[in-house]
Amino acid sequence: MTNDDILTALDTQFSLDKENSKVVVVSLGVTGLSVAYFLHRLGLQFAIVDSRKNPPFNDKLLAEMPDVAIFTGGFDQTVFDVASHMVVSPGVSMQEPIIQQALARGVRSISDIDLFACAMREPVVAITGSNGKSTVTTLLGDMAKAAGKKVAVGGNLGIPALQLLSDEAELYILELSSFQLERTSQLNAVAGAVLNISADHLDRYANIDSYVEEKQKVYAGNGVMVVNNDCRYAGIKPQGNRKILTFATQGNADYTVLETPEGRSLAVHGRAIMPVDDLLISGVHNQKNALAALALGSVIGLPEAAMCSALRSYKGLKHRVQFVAKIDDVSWVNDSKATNVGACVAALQNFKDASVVLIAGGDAKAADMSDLVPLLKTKVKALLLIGKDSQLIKQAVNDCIAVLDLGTLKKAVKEAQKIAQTGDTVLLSPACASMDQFTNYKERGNMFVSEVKALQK
Ligand code: UMA
Ligand code: ADP
Repeated sequence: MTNDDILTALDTQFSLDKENSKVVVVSLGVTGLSVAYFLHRLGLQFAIVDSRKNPPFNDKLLAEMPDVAIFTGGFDQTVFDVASHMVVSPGVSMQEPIIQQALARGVRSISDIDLFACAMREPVVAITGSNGKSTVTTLLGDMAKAAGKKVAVGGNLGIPALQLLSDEAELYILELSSFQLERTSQLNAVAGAVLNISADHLDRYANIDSYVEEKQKVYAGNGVMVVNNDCRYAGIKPQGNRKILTFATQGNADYTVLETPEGRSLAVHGRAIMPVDDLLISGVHNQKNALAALALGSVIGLPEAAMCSALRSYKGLKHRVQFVAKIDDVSWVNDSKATNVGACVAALQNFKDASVVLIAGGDAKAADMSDLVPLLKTKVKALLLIGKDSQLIKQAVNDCIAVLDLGTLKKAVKEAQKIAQTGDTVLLSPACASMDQFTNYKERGNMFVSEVKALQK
């Protein structure tokens, strides 16, 4: 689309124009930076605020756009006072008082995903859920590439949607978080999926129902709804006359796992298409992810052969149930991306009974950790806790197994080595966010890997 086309769309949808509008961009992280480039290219007036003293892209932006006003070290009231619109990055809660006051005064909120939606005509596939988003997004990206499509893949995965925009892209695949969806009104994906729902981000939502409500916005518009039949969370209901494709590993669905004389197979409408054993990614949760990707891929017309070829070569992402090493017949597995209870439960299901030494803990984000109890009782021989919410987790699991509070990951790895015996697995699957002790889950996972490698020396 030309700049003029985009400006017309923004004016129509949001009454946003060059002459009368002033935008406040909240946050100078990757999203804020992508929004700044976008608004600057269109010649729209904007200023940036960030509560941090030195936000990540301050110097970069100053060097590249010296004329842009940047206010750091707090949310400057004077900027909000003159704003007609605001683009709030997903890391900042819409409940911030200054944002609520601005909304009450009539300042219009637009998300970076809204801006993206106003700036492209190509099909978008949108993927959300509590877990499996990055896996399904990258898998579907591989499927599209295998089918010869020029595809751009990003969103919550890492590259902000606006940065993906290009004249070459024929298709966009976006991973979207609840934070991105909650502030988006213009999304109309050709196919959308809520992969699953389990408790997460309850520090930002009043309860799980409001979290589900935000997730459902992935189905906005009139595209095909891809729905998990194993997890028909009460809040997810078919909307209007929309086409629905279902997937499930347990019950009936369009995309399922079928028992055949040759073994279990991924199946479409009861027709086996590929043995489950051909998948390089393990666990029932990854079979669900494969089925969801197949369903989404079918909507955008990807040939089955190309999708299966991508499924056969997809090795999975780092920090997701990633095998690290076998030392003295003990396996060490890094699942640092398990930042909520659902992901930890999915990981534990892969292992033999009473064979796991589990390292967990961190920032529990107000989740109920007692959901871990059934799997702790069956799969885990010892729970080694790290991070800030260890007392809360200890209380929630109520001594159902041996629990040791070790504080740091380094100490937990050392202790795990003492406890694990032949045939066991030491699993880092924290069920918590990492930010109390690490920059992010990658740093946590990388530290685990390097501590494990050090044991080999
Ligand atoms: N922050 C402040 N003050 C500010 C602005 C931000 O303290 O004024 C803090 C936020 O609280 C947050 C951090 O800075 O901890 C980053 O916030 P941001 O909104 O600037 O985030 P971005 O760097 O733009 O990254 C965001 C997503 N981050 C979040 O939603 C927290 C990234 O997802 C995403 O990859 C990126 O946009 C591109 O779309 C990360 C994430 O953790 C991976 N997502 C959560 C998750 O997956 O569970 C939702
Ligand atoms: P997300 O982007 O939603 O965080 P990822 O694909 O990065 O999802 O995986 C995050 C965590 O969730 C990892 O621990 C992974 O093993 C687990 N996981 C992946 N897919 C599923 C699923 N379908 N159900 C439950 N857990 C899953």
